[in-house]
Amino acid sequence: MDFTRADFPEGFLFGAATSSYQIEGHARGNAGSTHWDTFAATPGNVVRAENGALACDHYSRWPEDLDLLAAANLDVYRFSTSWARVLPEGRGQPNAEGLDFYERLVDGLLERGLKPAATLYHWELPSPLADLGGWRNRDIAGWFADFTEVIMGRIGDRLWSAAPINEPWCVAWLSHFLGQHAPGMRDIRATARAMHHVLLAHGRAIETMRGLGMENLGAVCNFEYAQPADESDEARRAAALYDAYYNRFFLSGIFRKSYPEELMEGLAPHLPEGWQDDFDVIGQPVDWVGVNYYTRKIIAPDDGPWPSHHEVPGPLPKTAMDWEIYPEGLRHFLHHCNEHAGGLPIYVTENGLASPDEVQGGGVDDRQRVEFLQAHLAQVRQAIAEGVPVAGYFVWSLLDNYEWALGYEKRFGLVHVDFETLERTPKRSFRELSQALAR
Ligand code: IFM
Repeated sequence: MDFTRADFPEGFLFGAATSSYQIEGHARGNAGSTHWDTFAATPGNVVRAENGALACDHYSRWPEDLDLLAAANLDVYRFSTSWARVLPEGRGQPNAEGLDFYERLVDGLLERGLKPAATLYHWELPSPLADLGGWRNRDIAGWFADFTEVIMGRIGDRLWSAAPINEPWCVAWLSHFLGQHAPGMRDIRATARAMHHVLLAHGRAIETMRGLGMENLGAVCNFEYAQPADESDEARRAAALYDAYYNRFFLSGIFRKSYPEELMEGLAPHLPEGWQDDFDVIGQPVDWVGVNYYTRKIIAPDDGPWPSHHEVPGPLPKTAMDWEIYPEGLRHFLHHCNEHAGGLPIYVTENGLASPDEVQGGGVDDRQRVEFLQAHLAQVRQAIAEGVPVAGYFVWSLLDNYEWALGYEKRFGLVHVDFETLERTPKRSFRELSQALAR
């Protein structure tokens, strides 16, 4: 890597991120069924109909995985807690094995000198709640607050930080409008409701955690740079609309207690009654903002129904996800978050790439990942020099894992996982990062 800790401000934190369903092995430890299990079991939704039943078997192998984090000289581990592992029915009786698992994990991190950063929800909605309408049902905010109370009542006193919901855009838009993630809906009314309820649930979880005396609570959103397909006014307007529902809706709800005006034409008719009265809950003060950033999208206008645009392929080099590599976008969004959050610390809570990594001669030469991380960290350094209070950076991901609808073939890890034997092999990027971060 072309940097060391000395290139970042004193106290800048480096970490790696994962999520429960993507690594744990959800069939282990009496976890309940989730909407990802049934989505994956439905033909055509997921490559080879793969699911998270075994994944990386982190549920059994967590000590080895935490040793890897320590060997990489990282400071923080960002993980998530599965709602269905803690409450198999989504509500009611907790699963003792699930609570014990997260307690072992947090204590294991602390024993290794690593800071635990928890995300409450990274997409595995318990099936019984999906049956009740999931994110379309306003009651989900209360169910989520109850889940928060149960899990944080157990581990909240030992966490370094916590955030309620990973990537609200994916929970709402990708899953209810584009239909690419569970529950696979394509419906504007469902989308508008999910967008609002996900923020309401965020606010209720923040209130609950404050009530438990927890500190260092944040909001984690994902962002994609919206580039107009050409110089026409139509293309500019199309990209601005994409930017509004992707990059501004959630931050605006939390920090400005309002939604972007240009979205109201398409969304207002479908938002739940009384949505304007929920902003005091949604806008609960947070202590930091998390930026998940991977790529940009080229947006072209069309004659379809609102939002009347579509993505077109771009010219830049691409990752194995077919995502353009555009590091400048990260600096753009660090400034964008700073404008909303007015001086709060900002963390890059996810950044990384998928590459077609193979073990050869006992190692994995993932040079492309090394270059990707260097280029994005250079943008972070520049943003800091321009006055943005960026306080940390997390690589997505520690391990190759279940990449949702794309199954196991997109490898994002610093560590290669053989999904037959579950053997872990640190890649070149892991070794270079660990050298760069050595104290
Ligand atoms: O794997 C996902 C993760 O679950 C959320 N952020 C983006 C990653 C890569 O697609």
